[in-house]
Amino acid sequence: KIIANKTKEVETRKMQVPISLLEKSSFFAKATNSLKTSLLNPASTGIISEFKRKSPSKGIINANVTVEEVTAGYVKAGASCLSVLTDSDFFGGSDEDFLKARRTNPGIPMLRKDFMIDEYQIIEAKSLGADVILLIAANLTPQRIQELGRLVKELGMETLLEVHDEEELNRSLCSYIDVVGVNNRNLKNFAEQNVNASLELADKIPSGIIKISESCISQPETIKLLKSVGYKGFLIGETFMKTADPGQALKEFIQ
Ligand code: IGP
Repeated sequence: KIIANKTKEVETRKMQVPISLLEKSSFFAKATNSLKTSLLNPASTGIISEFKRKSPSKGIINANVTVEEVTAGYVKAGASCLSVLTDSDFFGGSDEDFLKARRTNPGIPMLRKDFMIDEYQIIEAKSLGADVILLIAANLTPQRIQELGRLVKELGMETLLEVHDEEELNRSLCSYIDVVGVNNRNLKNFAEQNVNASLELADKIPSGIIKISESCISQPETIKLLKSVGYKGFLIGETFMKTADPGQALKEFIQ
């Protein structure tokens, strides 16, 4: 359903804004803020904090905050990277949100969070000032992951490969993957889960690859546990977004 929707959306966008126009964006001349470098810094909190207004599983999470105040708050509190949803149908995000966050926070790595299926979206992400692209193994064949990953690299950005289990990991890993993210929430049913998926996959991910744990993290103790099995990054949305002041919530979370 999500992918069928996205395919239509991308076809419409391609007709509205040609690639030649996207390529005029000044962000094509700007250097990437590396997520890898950020996560490997020993002083890094490893927190990748997400701006997420709503989700299919939770409905509206927060309708009273602006993307500028939230992302600036995240950066001030010590986020290592920002994730901004641009999917509107399921997550209420937009390219405008991403651009506002980018302009407010020029110096931090930013992940464009969307369902990427087409080269066009990767060029579009670059035109919005993205540093990191999400490729979801569950939605893409190994060949598509290679093709899209190659383009990400050509454009100077980094690829985060999202997996749910060992089978997805083994079939999808390739030389274009910079970081592997284990999603603790299964997109097939949007069910609430714990971080068991990350714990189970920890030693299945090749040791040279930086790993992050995604979703369903609500306790600082969970970060300690995940760090102890080698995770360097922690993608957190809802825990912060459901509060009145997400930046403050991150600050308290890491204190
Ligand atoms: C954040 P949470 O449970 O902290 O809000 O999760 C992030 O991991 C989640 O939004 C996410 C996501 C995705 C959203 C992970 N992978 C793919 C959309 C598409």
